[in-house]
Amino acid sequence: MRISLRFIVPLALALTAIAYAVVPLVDRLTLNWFVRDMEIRAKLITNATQEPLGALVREPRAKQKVMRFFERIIEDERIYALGFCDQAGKLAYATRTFPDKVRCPPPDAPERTYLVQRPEGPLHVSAHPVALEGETLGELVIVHDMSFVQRRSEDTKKYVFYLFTMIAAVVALITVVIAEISWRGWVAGIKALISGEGLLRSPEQVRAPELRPIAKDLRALVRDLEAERRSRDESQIGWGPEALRGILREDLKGDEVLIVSNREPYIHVRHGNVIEIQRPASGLVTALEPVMRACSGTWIAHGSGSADRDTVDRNDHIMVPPERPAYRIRRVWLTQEEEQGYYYGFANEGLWPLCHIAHTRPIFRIQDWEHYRTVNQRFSDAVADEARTDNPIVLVQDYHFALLPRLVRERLPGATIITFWHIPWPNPEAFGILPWREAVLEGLLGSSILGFHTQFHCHNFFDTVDRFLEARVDRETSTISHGGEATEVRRYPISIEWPPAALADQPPVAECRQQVRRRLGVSPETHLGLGVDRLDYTKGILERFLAVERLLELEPRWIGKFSFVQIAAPSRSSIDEYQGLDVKVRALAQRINQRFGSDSYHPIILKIEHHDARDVYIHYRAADLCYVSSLHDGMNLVAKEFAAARDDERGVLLLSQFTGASRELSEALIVNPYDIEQCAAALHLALTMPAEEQRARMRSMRNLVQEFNVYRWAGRMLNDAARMRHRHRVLSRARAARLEAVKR
Ligand code: GDG
Repeated sequence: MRISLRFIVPLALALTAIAYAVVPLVDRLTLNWFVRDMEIRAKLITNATQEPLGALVREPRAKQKVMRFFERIIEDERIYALGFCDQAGKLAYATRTFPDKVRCPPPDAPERTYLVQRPEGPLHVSAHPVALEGETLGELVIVHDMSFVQRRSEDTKKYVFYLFTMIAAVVALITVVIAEISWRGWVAGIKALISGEGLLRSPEQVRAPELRPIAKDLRALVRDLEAERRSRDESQIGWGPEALRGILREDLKGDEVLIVSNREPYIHVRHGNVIEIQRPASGLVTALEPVMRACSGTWIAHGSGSADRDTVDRNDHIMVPPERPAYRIRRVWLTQEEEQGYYYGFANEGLWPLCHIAHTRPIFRIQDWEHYRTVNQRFSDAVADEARTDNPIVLVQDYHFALLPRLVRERLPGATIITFWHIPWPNPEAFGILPWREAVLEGLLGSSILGFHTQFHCHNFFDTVDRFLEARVDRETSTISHGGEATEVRRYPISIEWPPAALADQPPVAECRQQVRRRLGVSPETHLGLGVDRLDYTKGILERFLAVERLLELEPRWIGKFSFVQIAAPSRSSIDEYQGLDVKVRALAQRINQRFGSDSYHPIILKIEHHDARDVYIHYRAADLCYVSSLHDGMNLVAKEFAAARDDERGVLLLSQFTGASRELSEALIVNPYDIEQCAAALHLALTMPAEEQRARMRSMRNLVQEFNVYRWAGRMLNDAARMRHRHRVLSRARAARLEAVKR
């Protein structure tokens, strides 16, 4: 409609102009041109006939001869008639065709040339003096027939009309095309700017050059506003389950949330006829459980418990937590070989040591890799099964699922996939030894957002992608573009819930101290140090014990007065390296105990067994110091839990500089766990630290953990997902509008 109007209007204007201006102008011009032509002809005829005619008219009884002379001349088809006017102004001779209307012009008439109009066409009349030997004899009147001018003028008008109509049509068409192109460009540009789409692009990508400066300014403005809003919102929100529910309700409008992790948050284990429910000792579960309670979504995980199959419904679902069901688990079943290859093999003997710089060599087996791929595929099927919408938010957890983001992206292109990598990301040299490094990177880049604990790990990831993939790494916007898709790589330091559920109804600190010392069989005055870990070589448990030994060497006054309790939850015990660690840890504890201990005194109290979370917290409250000596750790939640547990604002945290947590908890005594001397000195410092200093440090750490709790961690990711989804919605609306406009 718009296009046809744009064509017809300029065409109609052009035709009107042709009819009222061009055609009359052409008419006038051709007439003038022919009149001038006639005058020249007439002069030529006069000159040519001057002498013979002069001689003839001088002769007496010349009429016959003059008439014959005239008849011969008017054989020329253009000369209509001839006449000769004598000196008295009387028509002496005239051809038969000489029109009555034409008279001899009076001698004083200024115009010797004029037109006589007739219905058949105009006649051109001109009078020219005839002289012989200096004597003027009269005037020759030449009448030219100009009806041919009218015919030619008609023809010319016709051709001119056609020609100009054609030109007008072509010009109108070109105008339409150009107008349409630039109009679309403008409209699209304006629309994009208004809708915010243009802001996603760099100014160079905005099609209309004149809109680029506006786009640039708007981009900057929106970025500032977003950043300001984020920081303002973030710091103003009281981060808790309600805030998360608020984001899900308002910003995500109740969108579907799915979590995928290897470990399930509740495991059903059979002991004879009794089924026991276990909560795994994992930082990941500790962090995500409260999020899931707030979201009421679906958690997809490997069903690893011996009674897991007996407790699910026919869709492999079970509602949890058992005491107050709030969300459901979808269990995925794996064969023993699959679990062996995917979990123990590729994930834990390959990727885990690859990503942690703890000097344990990664092992890569092709069979493990094949299982890893199969299992990732299986989980992506489960995600597609569970998704009730085509654009759910999928939270993919950890290094067990490096390939999953891309697989889910293929099944659910509209999904917002947030992958969180809970362990460190190494530098490109370290990562480069992985035989399937490109596949792992490409798998991860299926994510919409990829999160790490620290900026350092984000940088390592950028460097790795830069080194091994054909991708555009934009560090300013923290975005990697690969295969036409963009992944935002961001830092989301994980934390714990505040207040921790395990802290609820805990006895006062004094009572915890007594209780734990009683259970351990040590005197109430004994100073207690505490370590809480999965039994893992990255946690630096051996180095920790060596530091305790060095302390007792350097400061013998602590012998008999200080014991170090190590809670170590057995982990990945089927892997050789872990079995070896178990043996080494037990042996070292035994050696130190033999060296400095007695029947009643054990410098190292080793508890390699799973503890109830509440029990772990009782230990935190009972300890004088907590020692986190990881050789490399993504974050380390134990450090944060210890601070959270100490509502008495006492206790000292020793924290490895190689944990993500050390970037946040700077009031801890930050140590290099490899430096045994330094760590022994730090233990001594902790044991002798004045109460006031303990309080100041602990208060500051508690404030930080309270403010930057796990709800904020999840909330920031969900907020970023909401922002991204909003942008995509705006984009697709703008795209749909453009398509619609093109159709029209
Ligand atoms: C990975 C990353 C990152 C320990 N023993 C028992 C027990 N625990 C609980 C602790 C704590 C959790 O396990 C351990 O968390 P960490 O953060 O220290 O370490 P990873 O398991 O290696 O976790 C790590 C984390 O993911 C989160 O992203 O911080 O860097 O390696 O909550 O209390 N819990 C119970 N019994 C035990 O015996 N119930």
